[in-house]
Amino acid sequence: MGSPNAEKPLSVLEDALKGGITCFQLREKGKRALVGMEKRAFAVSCQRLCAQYGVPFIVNDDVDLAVEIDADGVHVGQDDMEARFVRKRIGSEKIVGVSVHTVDEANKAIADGADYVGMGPVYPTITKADAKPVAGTAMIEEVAAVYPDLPIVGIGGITAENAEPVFRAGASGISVISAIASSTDPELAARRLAEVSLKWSRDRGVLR
Ligand code: TZP
Ligand code: MG
Repeated sequence: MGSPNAEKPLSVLEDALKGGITCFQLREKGKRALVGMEKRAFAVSCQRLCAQYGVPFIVNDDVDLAVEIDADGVHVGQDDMEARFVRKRIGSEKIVGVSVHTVDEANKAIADGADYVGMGPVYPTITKADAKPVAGTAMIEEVAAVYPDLPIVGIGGITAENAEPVFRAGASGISVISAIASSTDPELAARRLAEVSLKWSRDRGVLR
């Protein structure tokens, strides 16, 4: 990807943790993605780092891996295992996240036992090859209006500078890849994002 950090993902993760990220999702995808035992070993390394910082470690798509290594949760999209089966598989104590793009998909995610939904891409992104069309914040607003207590996490092209509309629309969190992973200073990038998130959590009365 031409990122200055492409060859050192664990050190980027550690920097992000130091900077104050509050959740980590392992997305091992793409042409050079690790598989099998290598993927498992990398996942466990990420999991251990997250544990040192008390940050939940969530696995994208790979329910078997999540169960095998006792991850904190699983995130699935609309083309992956249905969330109700994920919930059955990983149990009631774990975190289930689902990517949704409409109120209908949010209805199903909630009925299936999702703890949070991811919504996007809010802004243009080149990180996800098969991303849906840019959605802006309108659908976040719609879903938040129907489900004011549902944790909605915005995704796609989000930075500390453009995050505000995402929170204004009703998201309670933001998730990023390039804003941290492609930064020349991932810790600082994470710190800035965490500060924006904290500000909005305080404004909402979620935190004091
Ligand atoms: N889902 C929708 S956009 C996206 C995913 C996983 C990629 C987000 O990456 P970035 O680099 O923060 O735009
Ligand atoms: Mg997926």
